[in-house]
Amino acid sequence: MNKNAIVFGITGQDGSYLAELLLGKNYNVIGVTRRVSTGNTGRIAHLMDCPHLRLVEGDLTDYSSILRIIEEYEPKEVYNLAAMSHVGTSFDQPLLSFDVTGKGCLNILEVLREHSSYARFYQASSSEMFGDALTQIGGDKYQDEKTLFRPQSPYAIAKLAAHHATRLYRQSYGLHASCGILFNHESERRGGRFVTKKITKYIAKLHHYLEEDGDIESAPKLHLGNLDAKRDWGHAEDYVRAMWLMLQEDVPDDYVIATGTTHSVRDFLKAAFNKIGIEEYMDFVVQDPKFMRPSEVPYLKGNYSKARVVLGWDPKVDFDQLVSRMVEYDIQQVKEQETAG
Ligand code: NAP
Ligand code: G4F
Repeated sequence: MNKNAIVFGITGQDGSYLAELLLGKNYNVIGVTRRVSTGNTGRIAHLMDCPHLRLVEGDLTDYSSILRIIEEYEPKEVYNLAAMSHVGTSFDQPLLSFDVTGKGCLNILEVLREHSSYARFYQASSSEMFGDALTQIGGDKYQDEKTLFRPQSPYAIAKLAAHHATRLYRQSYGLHASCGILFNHESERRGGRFVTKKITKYIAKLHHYLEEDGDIESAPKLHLGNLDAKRDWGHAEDYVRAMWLMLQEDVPDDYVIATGTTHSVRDFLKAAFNKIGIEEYMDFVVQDPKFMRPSEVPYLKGNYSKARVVLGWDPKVDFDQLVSRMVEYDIQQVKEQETAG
């Protein structure tokens, strides 16, 4: 019989890739969606006809909906990918961020402890929890499972609360609960307000504008915040594979998932503009205080040795391939929109 897996956050970037992976492995996937006034299922539209996918309504802040869903479907695996995942927004909405991203995880853990202690649980922890902390060995600076946490945003504080709650429920109640400490991962499906997608969508529109003989001087500008922050960027497809692998281990644990390389926002800009043959990318960029954060995470580079040794996991998509895929996809999207109308 197919195993039931519940995915909280199935409509998000990672949820859509994880659903594909699980359906490909013959799971019954129960995806939890929020009721919204307009559609939020665009990323999983291509999976809607799959007989092994079922969508149910629920909200991470609503214990009763989580209880009902877990009791009804008796899952073997539960993935919590739901969150208010935008770090910048968490400074404006700290309480909501904590309710969803922090307490929401505790709601699931409580249901599992009381009603479904055999289910395996995955929590989407984040490299944002490290904040400005790092481990330095010689000239190498990185974060791994032993690096301390010094969160720098309301989002990171909420994620850290959820991370510690998951560890505590594993240790205290014997739940099979694992945390993936995932570094930034992007994709063609990335939300439009994260910096990589903001850049690649802009470039696709600029490319079209220039192809239509638009005047370079009057081209609309790209407004960004801090260009010096460094991130370890991978592809979401690789990262959902790691989530699944964690739940296949007999012993639950926490793992850093990253590429082991780091690039600045400036590097990303340069690489992405290069894809459309533009070297002088700063001619198109305006640094706008509106996008600066009250507190910033300056440097992230993950050491994923533990995941490589224990899970046999390695990323397949490198930085350059990631940038190419995102730019090419967005250029194609603009073309299709133009053709359609
Ligand atoms: P995402 O695209 O923003 O997806 C977030 C998902 O959470 C969406 O399905 C969203 O539903 C859902 N959600 C938000 N509030 C909810 C609520 N109150 N109840 C139920 N569902 C709710 O994020 P992602 O990039 O896929 O990331 C997946 C998870 O990994 C998140 O927890 C994120 O914080 C974490 N993470 C991401 C990265 C990264 O670089 N992508 C790195 C480390 C950790 P709607 O579609 O209705 O908005
Ligand atoms: O793309 P970002 O918004 O991602 P951030 O803040 O690193 O968070 C992402 O990764 C975390 C893992 O480390 C996840 F947990 C989290 O859910 C999310 O997926 O910003 C990346 C960098 C930051 O330093 C930001 O200050 O880009 C800088 N940045 C510069 N201009 C900008 C902008 N970020 C955004 N979103 N928009 C800008 O205009």
